[in-house]
Amino acid sequence: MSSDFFGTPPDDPSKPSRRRFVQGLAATGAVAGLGLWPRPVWAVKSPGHPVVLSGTQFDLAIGETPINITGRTRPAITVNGSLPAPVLRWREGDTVTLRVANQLPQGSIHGHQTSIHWHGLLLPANMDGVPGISFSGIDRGEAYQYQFRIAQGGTYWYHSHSAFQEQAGLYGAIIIDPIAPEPFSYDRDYVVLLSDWTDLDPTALFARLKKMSEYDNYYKLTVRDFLRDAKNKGLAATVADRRMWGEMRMTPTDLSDVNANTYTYLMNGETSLANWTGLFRSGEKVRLRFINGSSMTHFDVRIPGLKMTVVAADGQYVHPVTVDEFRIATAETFDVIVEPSGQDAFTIFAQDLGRTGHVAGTLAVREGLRAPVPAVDPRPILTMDDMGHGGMGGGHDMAAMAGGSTAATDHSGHDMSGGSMAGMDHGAGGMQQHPASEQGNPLVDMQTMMPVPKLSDPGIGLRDNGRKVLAYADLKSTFADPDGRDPGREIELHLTGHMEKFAWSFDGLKFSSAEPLRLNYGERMRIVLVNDTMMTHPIHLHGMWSDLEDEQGNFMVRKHTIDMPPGSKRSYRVRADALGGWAYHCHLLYHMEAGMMREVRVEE
Ligand SMILES: [Cu+2]
Repeated sequence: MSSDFFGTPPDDPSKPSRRRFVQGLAATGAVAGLGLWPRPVWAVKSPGHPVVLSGTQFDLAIGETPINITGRTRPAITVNGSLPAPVLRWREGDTVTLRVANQLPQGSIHGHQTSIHWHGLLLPANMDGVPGISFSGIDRGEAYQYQFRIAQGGTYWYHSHSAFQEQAGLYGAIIIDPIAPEPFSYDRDYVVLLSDWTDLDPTALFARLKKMSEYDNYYKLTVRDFLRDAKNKGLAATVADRRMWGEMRMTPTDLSDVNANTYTYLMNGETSLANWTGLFRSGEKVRLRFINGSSMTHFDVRIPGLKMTVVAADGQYVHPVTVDEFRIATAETFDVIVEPSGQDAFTIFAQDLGRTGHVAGTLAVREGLRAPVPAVDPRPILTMDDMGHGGMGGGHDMAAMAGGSTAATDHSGHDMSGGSMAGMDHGAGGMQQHPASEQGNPLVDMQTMMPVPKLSDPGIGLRDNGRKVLAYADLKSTFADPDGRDPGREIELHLTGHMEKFAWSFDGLKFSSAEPLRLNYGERMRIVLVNDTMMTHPIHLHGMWSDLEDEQGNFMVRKHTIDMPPGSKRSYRVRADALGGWAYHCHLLYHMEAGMMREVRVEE
């Protein structure tokens, strides 16, 4: 078959050195042909299916393993020699003990210290695995014993919280079998762990982002061009220059800092060519546990020919909702049930938000089959709304750009009628206020003036595509607000940044210069996030749930990671029931490293 069999490569042939088809079969470490515990039928698997470790006692050795994803051998970080790290299968109510040994070699490019964070799990602060907040990290040659009781069921994951080790391979799935029966049934169960791989030393990639933030987007007229023009000529003049936003030809490529120009996308550690395959028999119900374990990539996922019924989000049950497609932000998980029949093979297709690449795997009745792989969707033209400018031209204030001058505020392009604000009855009312720390701040290049929740919006590039696409508004927990109290207080935090400087922060203050956020032990409080940037940021609070609210401030769905599109304002409730220090950050790895992070301290 033609190259379309593997999907169409990105549409710009002028891009140098783009590998059209990744090489090699991703021999991902010492991977045995094991199936998911405990059903022996799953033992029939291709190489590359994740190792599954179950029980209550675990020895995990973090080391460096040469790995060949693209045709070049590179040093990956592995757990027990495996990339992704082994699937850990636990039972709710058990106490697990994990001895994590640092076996990184002398002189490793990935550093001398390591850590594991158990993403989305409720546990004591000193078990959370964030160096500098939870504990002091694990030095080379040493080990740390994690021990905690499993207080929840569902699909989660774990990853390093040290330097850029997550990018280099230190991520794996966690499956927790719940005590109570699940509210749905299925015959087979697969983890589908998506990630992004680069041959680059991640430290060098970060340095490149700091120096040339638009590196992966240089070939298009971009948001950054627009920002430069707006800075030099003023917003009104720039908009007038280009007459219509529709003619600006900006693409969402620019809304992801790193894309397939740099990354090879993986499914369970496999490239598209290696074709990770999950087997089914016609008529069976198959549970797919999607986990976005990438460092920097939002994936849009679909299985042409199959409806997917979403039954859990971030490990927690939701009322089943049937969709054709969903966007999964970095660190989110979605459990879906599919019922394949009528074909021998179906493609699991995950393209990046920027529409620069994809990874595909297969559900099939036997090994070695493939179904057609769709081309990556065309890049949609960005609207003002996509960029957080609000439906009627309100939205972002360019005046705080680059120079940090607030005196030069240009409101001429703004319509403050606020039509799109209808329904947001708390934390907003008219023009958005901004924290004083953003004013005149050289690390803040813009501010949103009319942010909206956008809960019903499937997102950039997913609207009106003829498919039913999951939106946050579709996610409803199967339980009522587990706390029940109204929030006693509210904290508003702004997601801020400067695209050209690759500076990212909360309220214009980088982690290194910010005070911890203090919560009172036992309180029920509300966090309101306002995204002042043009990027999408998945925000993760450690140690406590983030109970997302609807536009009216009612409890909607329990999550551990809240995705924040450009120009959005979303609120969630937090019960401060976990004493100690907790990380709170954007889960895009390089945004976190650049400073979009805070410590949250829960104190008596
Ligand atoms: Cu971010």
